[in-house]
Formats: sequence, C-alpha cells, structure tokens
Amino acid sequence: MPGAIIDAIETIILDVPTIRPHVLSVATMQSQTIVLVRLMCSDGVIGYGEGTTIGGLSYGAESPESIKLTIDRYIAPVLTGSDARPAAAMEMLRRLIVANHFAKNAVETALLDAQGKRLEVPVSELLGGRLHDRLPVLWTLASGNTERDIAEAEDMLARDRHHAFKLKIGKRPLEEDVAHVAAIKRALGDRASVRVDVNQAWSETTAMRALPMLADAGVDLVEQPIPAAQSAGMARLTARGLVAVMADEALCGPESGYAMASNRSADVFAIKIAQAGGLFAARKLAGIAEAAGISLYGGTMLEGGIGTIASAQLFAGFPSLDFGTELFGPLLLTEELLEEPLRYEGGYLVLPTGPGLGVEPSERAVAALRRDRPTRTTV
Ligand code: MUC
Ligand code: MG
Repeated sequence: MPGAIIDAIETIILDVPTIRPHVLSVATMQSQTIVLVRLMCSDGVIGYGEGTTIGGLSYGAESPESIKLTIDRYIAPVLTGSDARPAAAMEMLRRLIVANHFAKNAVETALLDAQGKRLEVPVSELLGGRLHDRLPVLWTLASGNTERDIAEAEDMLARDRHHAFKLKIGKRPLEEDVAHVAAIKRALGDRASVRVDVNQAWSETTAMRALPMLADAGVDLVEQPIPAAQSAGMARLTARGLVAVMADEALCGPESGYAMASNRSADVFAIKIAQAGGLFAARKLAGIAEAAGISLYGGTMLEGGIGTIASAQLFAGFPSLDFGTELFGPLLLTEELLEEPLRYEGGYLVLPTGPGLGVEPSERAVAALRRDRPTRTTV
C-alpha cells in the first residue's frame, strides 16, 4: 500500500523551569529540558514526539543534547524520504542504529502521532484500542524537606488532585530517609498510598536493612533500591516479601524485562516508553510482565504534554495497572506547553479523544522556551 513519505524531521530543545526544586538521589532539578521532534510528511501531516531525561547525564546514558544530536545526525538522514508508517520506519532504525532508546522513542512517538492523524484515530486505536478513558496519577514529593512535602501532599489531597505519593529517597543516610518517610506516612495515614524511589542509590546490604523499616512505616512499594545491573540482588530483595519491589532503571526493553521476569527480580515493572525504546517495545515489555504475573506501573521520564500523552495512549490499553501511573510531568513545569492543557481530575489524567496524540504543542510556548534555532533535516 503506497503511503506518505517522511519529508523532514526537526528537533528543538526547550528549557522549562520546574515549580520547585525536584530532589532525587541522582540530581536536583530546577528545570526540565525537552527535545521536541516535529516530523513533516509528504501528505501534509505533521507528527510530534518528545525526548526527556533527568538531570542531564545523571539518570541515564542519553542527555537532551545527545538525543537531539542522534536524531539530527543519524536518525533523520535514515528516515527522510522513507515510508512514514511507524512499523516500517522503526524496523529500519532498529537495524541501522543500536541503543539510543530515548531518541528512538521521540521519533516513534512522532510517527505514531502522524499515522493517527492520517487515519483519523487516536494513537491508542493504532495499538489495539483503549480499555480506559482515564488513568490514575500519583504525585512525587521531592522538595527535600519533610514539612514542605507534608504540606504539599495535604494540598493535593484537599484539592482532590492525587491520592498516592512517591517519595524520592537515597540521598541521605538511611535512618534520616526512613524518618522522613515515616513522618509523611504518619501525617497522611490511610488517606494516601506512600511509595519510595531510591534511584539505585543503595547497596544490597543497605536495602536489606531498609525493607523491614519501610514496611513498618507503611510504605506500599520500593522502586529500584539498588543498581540496575544487580538483578540477582533485586531477586533476593523481592523474595523477602516484606514490601513490593519495583524495577525501573533495570528495564531497558523487552530483553531486560524477560531476564528480570525469569528470575523474579521484581514484583512490579515500571513501564517507560523512553527507556524501553518506544511504545511498541514498551508494549512488549508489559506483555512479558503480564505473562509472568508481574504487576504494571505507568512510569514517566518527567515528560511534558506530548510524551505524557504518548505514554497514556499506550497505558490506556493495559488491562490492569495495579500501581497506577506517575504521568504528572506537565504539572511539575511552570509553563503550559500545549495548545490545550491536559485534563487532570480527581486523581486521574483524562485521555484526549482527538486523532493521533490528541494534543498539539503551543507555538507561543515553543518560541518563548527554545534554547536556540531548530535543526531541520530534509529529503
Ligand atoms: C524515576 O526514577 O522514576 C519519575 C517520577 C519522578 O519524580 O522522577 C521520575 C523518574
Ligand atoms: Mg524511578
């Protein structure tokens, strides 16, 4: 079936302040950097994608600048002049370019947005159809200060915006972190689920000591407590059965998921479209988890509106998301980046119904926040 051709791919870096410092064990974010991808096709359709990471190179192997460079220098020359259908384009990239999952995901998102617009269906329909019209969304408390975190959580509960909270720990000594977590859980009681994300900061010995303390404090979930490469250690922590253990950084596509599932190295998988290398790969990863009886959680790389909705379009097709999602990225930013803001209501993100991603970037915001001129690669 002859179809549209990819005419040009453009990348633009946006720097967007956060509403407060976001303190993780690996970095303190004062702003988020977004690589916006604009993919122009021969039928006039334009698709958008987005690449983000956390704290430059402190979270993973791709930085915003490397995502942009990979797309401009390697991906765009391969794709321009080629079939715009997502599966064909992504298969070509898979064969010609290794790794670079965040860059590939940004481009795949733009391809899917364009294909959905072309066929006049939401991206979720391209993936088989949605099972949910809205997704539960937690909020991350990461101001670095216990009282401020409690006040923030109380405000979220009072406004009925979130009913579950993730705390970023691992930067301070264990006893201090546990005191911080316990104080927040005590203040919130049964009104909210409290989880922690350690972002790989602990040794297995520290994590073994931490699990019973966190279970006693009432924590529901412990995310990536030890380094991503230590899957045997993750299996030993999971086997303790004290509190659910979730893999995040350890999951970089279906193959890593298969290895983790085979060894029961986690109770829960955080599914991130960027880390997996795109929506197709993330869907395969989720399938492995489902087959292994591992629960699903919808993760984020603190994307803006485009990446957040791309994730939501995929997650809306998952039969169950036992631990909900963390698709709150746009709410952490001071600026609105979309023409129409996303709808967050009663602890949920409501999925848009329009074709493609169902959202469009605000050209005014792009003009105001862009770091420099866009780079455009044409046929
Ligand atoms: C991570 O490691 O999960 C997601 C939420 C948040 O606050 O940070 C991210 C990254
Ligand atoms: Mg995490």
